[in-house]
Amino acid sequence: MNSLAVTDIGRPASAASTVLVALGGNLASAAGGPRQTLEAALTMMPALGLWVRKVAPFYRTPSLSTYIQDFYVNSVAEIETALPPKALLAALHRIEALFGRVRRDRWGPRVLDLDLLDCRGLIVPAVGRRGPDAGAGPLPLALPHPAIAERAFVLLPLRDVAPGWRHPVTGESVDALIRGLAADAMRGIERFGG
Ligand code: A4P
Ligand code: MG
Repeated sequence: MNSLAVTDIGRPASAASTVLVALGGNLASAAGGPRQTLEAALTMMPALGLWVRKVAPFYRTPSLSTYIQDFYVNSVAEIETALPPKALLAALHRIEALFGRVRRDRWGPRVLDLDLLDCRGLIVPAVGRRGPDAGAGPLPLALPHPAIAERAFVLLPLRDVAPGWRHPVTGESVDALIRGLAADAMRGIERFGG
């Protein structure tokens, strides 16, 4: 899997069918370090009915947590799938589990986090508390992922794979969201491969 440039595998999906998945991790798994884990997870996706169309470059990003954690590796993939959203999230959780993801703390260190950013523009409002103090228990599906607009480590690779993307709720372009990030949001973020 080439992670140094946007990898275009097959035809691009139309905006209405766009499914975007965020990948992240900062602990080693049986596959190796976080980069190897993310690449292995992408390789595994077709076996669960997720066809990977494009993969953004990988980024090295500082943790958002207030306590010290290793740097994360983050990316975004555009996929095509016939799965409905809940089954798709379940498939992502299955892949996380196969790499040994254990949910101890919300925002805690993890071998692999696969978040469903956007599923064909569907809107499912978030229910319940979110963020680092929300406990580690399961939360109902929310779409688009509620934290997209605040995160450089999501928005930068999202723009790499889907430069024309707009937030399904606000209609803002990914460029506008990046411009609206806090002044220090890019601090410490590096794209692998320059
Ligand atoms: N859930 C509901 N909707 C979704 C969705 N659209 N995508 C549920 C993914 N999950 C969704 O997720 C919490 C619950 O939300 C689950 O029950 C899931 O079914 P989780 O993956 O169990 O826990 P989490 O990832 O610790 O929490 P959360 O709130 O998803 O946090 P985030 O947004 O994933 O942030 N710093 C850097 N540099 N890079 C990172 O990748 N990630 C986080 C976690 C914090 N700091 C980071 C990074
Ligand atoms: Mg998550």
